[in-house]
Amino acid sequence: ALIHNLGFPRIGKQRALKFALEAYWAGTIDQSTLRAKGAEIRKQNWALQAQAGVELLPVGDFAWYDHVLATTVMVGAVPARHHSSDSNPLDTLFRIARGRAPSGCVCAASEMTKWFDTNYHYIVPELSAEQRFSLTDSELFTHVSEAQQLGHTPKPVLIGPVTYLYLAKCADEPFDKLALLPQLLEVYQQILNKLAAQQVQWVQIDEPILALELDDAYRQALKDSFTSLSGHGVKLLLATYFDDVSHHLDDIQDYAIDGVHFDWLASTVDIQALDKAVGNERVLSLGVVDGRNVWRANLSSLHAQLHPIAEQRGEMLWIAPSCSLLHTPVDLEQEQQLDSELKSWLAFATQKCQELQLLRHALHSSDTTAIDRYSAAVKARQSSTRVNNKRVQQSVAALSAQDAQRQSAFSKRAKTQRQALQLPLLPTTTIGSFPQTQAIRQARRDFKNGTLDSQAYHTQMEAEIRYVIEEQQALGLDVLVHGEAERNDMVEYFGELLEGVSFTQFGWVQSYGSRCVKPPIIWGDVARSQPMTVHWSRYAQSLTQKPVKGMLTGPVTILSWSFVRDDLDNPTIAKQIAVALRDEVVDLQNAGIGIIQIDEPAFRERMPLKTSHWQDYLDWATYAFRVAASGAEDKTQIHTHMCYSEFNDIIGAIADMDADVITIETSRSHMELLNAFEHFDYPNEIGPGVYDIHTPNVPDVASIKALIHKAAQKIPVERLWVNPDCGLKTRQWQETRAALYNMVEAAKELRQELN
Ligand code: THG
Ligand code: ZN
Repeated sequence: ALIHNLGFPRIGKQRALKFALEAYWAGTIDQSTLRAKGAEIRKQNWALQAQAGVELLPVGDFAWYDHVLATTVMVGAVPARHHSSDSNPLDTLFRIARGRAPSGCVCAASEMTKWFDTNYHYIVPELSAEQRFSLTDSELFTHVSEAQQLGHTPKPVLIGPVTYLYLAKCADEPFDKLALLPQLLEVYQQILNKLAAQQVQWVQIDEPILALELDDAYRQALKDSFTSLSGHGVKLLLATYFDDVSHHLDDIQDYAIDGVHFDWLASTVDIQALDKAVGNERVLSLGVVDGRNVWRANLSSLHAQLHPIAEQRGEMLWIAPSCSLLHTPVDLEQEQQLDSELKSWLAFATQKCQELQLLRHALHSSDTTAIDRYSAAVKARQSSTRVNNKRVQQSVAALSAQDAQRQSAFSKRAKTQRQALQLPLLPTTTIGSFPQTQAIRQARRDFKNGTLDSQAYHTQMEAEIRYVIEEQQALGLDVLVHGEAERNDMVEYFGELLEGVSFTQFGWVQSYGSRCVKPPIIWGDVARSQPMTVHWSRYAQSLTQKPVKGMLTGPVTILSWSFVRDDLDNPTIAKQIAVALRDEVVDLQNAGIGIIQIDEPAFRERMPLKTSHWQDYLDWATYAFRVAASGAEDKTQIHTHMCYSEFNDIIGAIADMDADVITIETSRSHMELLNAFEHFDYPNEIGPGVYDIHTPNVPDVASIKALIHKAAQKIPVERLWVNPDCGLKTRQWQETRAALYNMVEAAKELRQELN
């Protein structure tokens, strides 16, 4: 068997790329310094992989911002507004991603959205019916020579042309994107020709859309695409990942390709079926270690499964991680604070490459001593009592339909809440976070590394809360928040407090561009051993007569944005988190908090890739949310919040969540999102975001009023709330104050007009 890799994390150890990018954007380093930094990271990544025994090294997995965006620039699909006379390809790329660059115009950035069902965002290509493509960037070829000069055997990685078109949006009018395929294929042919001239043997073509249930047009497009890409002097490896593709196995069998990579962990068919579909003439690549989770692989068990096929196929069997390692942290060895038992259960990107080497050695030598020793920790984890918490297991087992039920139906609750809360028509509120100033970040950092003691930290956080409450009162907001100064990240914060969950020191994973997250690791039954948010919310409420909204992250989002144990099903883990959150809801309520928000920004993106799996997911996801909310008495108002969600397909499930109020992002789409509500009578209250918090621009009163008017055409005004479209933590105070002032003013004027 031969070892290859589909992609390696591009942020570098210690997030070197993040810091280089941000320095370049801030103007403190020049472009050649940035480029040198990138080259250093690539060199390091290849060295790490080569040392770990990877024979075919991915090239083209490195991207300055995002690999979809890199493809856009390579094929010359730069939106017209991002062109600039005085700029170079790299600044053009940054302008598309950020709406600005060190040189050139200020113009709206392209949208970003989630890469399949991961927590990684890509920049959405914008294509028009008249789109022309041309090979305009040579970065990939440079990287290939770099790798060759370092003595490696590169295997360039390209996003497949059909997946690329699938992910693109129509810039103006809707049109058939597949009509652009023939022209796009010409550019891909040129790329392959050039790579062949560079003596490249293998090129990996990623078509992850094969994990979806595709219509006939896309199926045909895939087939045509491989026909057109074959015969250009390189061998083609089709890479599929993120889910089972056996529903397309007959199609794949007919593609003009030289090998196929399957996500073996997701496959629902056995090796023989894959072997047969691929045939003896082509390479069968199996993704045998999990490319998007952090668990140490059971190499002994893999060896037993793979041994026969390895013997039979020899070098026509390749082994690899299931998908690009982009979604895992770089190196477990950096972690100094994980206890040794937990650490022995884990493998990050570097370790995953080493796992493949161990496995191959065993396959070749039939000596399993090393892999048996390595896998002992996996077996120890399977029988560890540490992952079990009887109390949690019992409360989850005891959950019934009743536990997913509020005391009364919405119509009755709404009356009780109206009595209790005494809010005006069109109540104003915010999503929860306020600007995270340098001082706040510094205080959290100092507290974490011990230079600020607990009491001083508390005093400072309370001062921040007092400031935020006073600001909101001065602005005249109706429902206040405490501002979340104490939270680094809405998931990491809870990960640090819940039992059965651990967090890393350096386990960064790219979220978008230079931004990273540190996903918690859920390794055992999840339990709440202490109140997590009550202290801060109670303090905030003590400062004001207005209601203060408590802030929790919902079960589906905590699950989706964490590395999740693979020895228990997701619905059960979601229920465990839900029970912990329900207890928190009860404690908040007992502390006098009358409104509690349970955020679910990940609810939509976590939808399974296959439409036929949606209902099952929506059932357990909705159930978990309802369990969390069920701690609330009628008088307690439950809010939820979702970011950049498309609701059309799931509006029924959203209604089933039965939150008293949902706040959603709508402003960027000018309330178009509310079209979903045209054919569906959403029963509860809604706060469609009335301004975009992703830019520092301050919306004026008239534009906010216009948006509320537009919303009022779809939703009765008695059920409308007025709020920004997301949290304010990435904004500055100055623009936040000005924007909220106008928002409150707009609500006041409308109330007058309506009375
Ligand atoms: N938390 C987690 N995942 C997320 C979000 C989140 N995924 C979707 C969306 N929100 C992504 N948005 C962001 C926004 C900002 C940052 C990361 C993801 C960010 N990160 C800091 C950085 O890279 O500098 C991390 C350091 C810090 O915590 O201060 O700014 O909210 N889990
Ligand atoms: Zn949001």
